[in-house]
Amino acid sequence: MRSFSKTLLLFSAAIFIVWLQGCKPKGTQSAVSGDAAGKVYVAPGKYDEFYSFVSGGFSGQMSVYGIPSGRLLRVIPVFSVDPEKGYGYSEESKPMLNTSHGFVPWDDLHHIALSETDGIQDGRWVFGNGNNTPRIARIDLKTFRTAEIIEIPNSGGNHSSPFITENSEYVVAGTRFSIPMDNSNGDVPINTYKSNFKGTVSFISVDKTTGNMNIAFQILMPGVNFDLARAGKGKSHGWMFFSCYNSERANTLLEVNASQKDKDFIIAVNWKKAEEYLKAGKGRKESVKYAHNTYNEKTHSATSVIEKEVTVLDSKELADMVYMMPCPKSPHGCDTDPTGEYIVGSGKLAAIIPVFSFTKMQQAIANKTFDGEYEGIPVLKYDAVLHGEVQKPGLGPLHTEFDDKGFAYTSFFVSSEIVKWNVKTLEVVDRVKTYYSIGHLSVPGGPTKKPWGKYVIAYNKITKDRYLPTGPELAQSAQLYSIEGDKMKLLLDFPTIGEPHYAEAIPAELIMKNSQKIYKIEENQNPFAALGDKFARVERKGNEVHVYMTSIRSHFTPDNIEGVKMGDVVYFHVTNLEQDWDVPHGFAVKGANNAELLIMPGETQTLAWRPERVGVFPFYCTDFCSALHQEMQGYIRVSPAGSNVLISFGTGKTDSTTVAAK
Ligand code: RUQ
Ligand code: CUA
Repeated sequence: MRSFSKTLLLFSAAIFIVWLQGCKPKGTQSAVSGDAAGKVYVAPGKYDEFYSFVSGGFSGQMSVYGIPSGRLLRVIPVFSVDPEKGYGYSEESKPMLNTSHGFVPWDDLHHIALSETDGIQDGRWVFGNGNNTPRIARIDLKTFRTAEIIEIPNSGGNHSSPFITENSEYVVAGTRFSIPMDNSNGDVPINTYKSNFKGTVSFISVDKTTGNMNIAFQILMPGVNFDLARAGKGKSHGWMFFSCYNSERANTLLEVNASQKDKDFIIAVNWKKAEEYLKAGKGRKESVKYAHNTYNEKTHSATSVIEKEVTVLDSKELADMVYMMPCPKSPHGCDTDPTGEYIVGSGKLAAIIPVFSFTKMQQAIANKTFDGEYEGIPVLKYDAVLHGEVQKPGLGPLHTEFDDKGFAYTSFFVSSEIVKWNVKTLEVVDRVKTYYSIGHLSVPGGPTKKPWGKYVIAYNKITKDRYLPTGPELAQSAQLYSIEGDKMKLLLDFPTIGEPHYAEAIPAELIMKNSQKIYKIEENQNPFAALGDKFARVERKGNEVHVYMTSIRSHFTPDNIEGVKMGDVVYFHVTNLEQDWDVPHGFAVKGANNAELLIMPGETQTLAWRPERVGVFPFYCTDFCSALHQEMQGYIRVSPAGSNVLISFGTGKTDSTTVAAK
């Protein structure tokens, strides 16, 4: 009896617990140990230790997080218009999104590359790739603004991009899709893939002082799919390694047809050799068309130039420049360790992780230890270049990063885990689950000669039950793990913008010391600037009405404007006269079918507005700038086309005294 009631008691207690858990919003089990919260807690008013630059995937943007807190600090508009900041909406920024296909206000940004000096992150620029309409962007880390975008010709699906060399000599761009070259007749049957489709890898030079990009040369390659890349470093500096799949060169149902062979390739490119060929005039000039867009800091305006030519080096014709290393099977990641000796291939369908040795590769090249040719390029013997294989690592390896203690961390999409292994001994030493299906991972400084270590961050593809549901699409997810001890420890989940692919983290002090606070008003060279209230005015030029407007807490000059007629285009050129950090003013006008302007202190930006009806239209400041922000407003009157209302404008004047323009 007694034991019966005891059993009953236990039983009902168990039900009670189940019921309790059932009542809570259901998260997954977190696998977090007790001190995790303290490790990621950054107290109010304190700064994070690292900035992490995270690709926005199909949002086309880049986002910036503080690590370890996982706090979102900024979304930087890169390839997509951003109404929040007026990017792609202001007349000044529109040329940034120009391409040879015209204005393309969206892209798919996968990979991040922070600039380096001597193989160490220097905090000057961050680069991102546009996959869909092949482009590379450079963001200036003084201003966290996109400073330059260059389109890549002879390319389709700019995935293998923008990986950087150890002194930022180049960022590279390998084409994911092989395609008929731009200067050929592109109108060919798709099933002539093997004869008509080619690949290219592009080397885009980065100016040491200004960061300006130029396509130094392209290398013509066999028609495979380029996936990812990493530069050599230290002893392997001067080489770039590209992973590729579809060595079958299939043009349909790739999931089957590009998975036939046991091995695809890592393609090793000796770019120092390519430079020699270039100097010796071995390049072919080819006519192409691509946009090169730059943002001028002084005029706060972008310009877009269409370039017409590129120099191509042919991998078939020029010896000793390109070699193929067989790599099992459909490799994604291709990563070089901090010493530059080891090259890790991550075959999505491979059961092992091959680690290649740069020294052995050099010997194999010297001794011509070849295994035939692939499309005229020597294939090195697998065994001759292999340092060894990591056995039974997991399923679906994608990408590898390194710490400062000789360990590698590989992400496994299929088995949903991070596996830590010793780079020299190839021995697996730890594994942790990710929630769920990790893509890339990132260790601060992980792709450089000097990893900062401390954390590994997983960028996951599937979120499922990690957060409160938000309809059919769930928050995208990153997870932060400590790698300070022998065992990895999950510390934190945090949501990300768009789909996170790759990310790079960097110590905060390398960036914050350079952060720009304002644009100096005396350096404002925007041709439409009004550098003081007394220059504010309204001018008619045919059917264009130019409003040279100033904004300062808390009014616009002018704030009453009349004399606009139907059929006019009104250009609001707004100069923010503030010279204080973090005092942007916004500008929006009723009915404008674009977006706001968000104007930084000392900057001028322009909104074009085509009124579509007669009336009086309010405009206002969109950014809460002072206690009287809500008073920061004005009116513009639009009269019928034939009206004789003259242009007049003013601020703080009664109707009868508004200034009439000549
Ligand atoms: S890939 S796992 Cu495009 Cu680098 Cu995302
Ligand atoms: Cu200016 Cu609100």
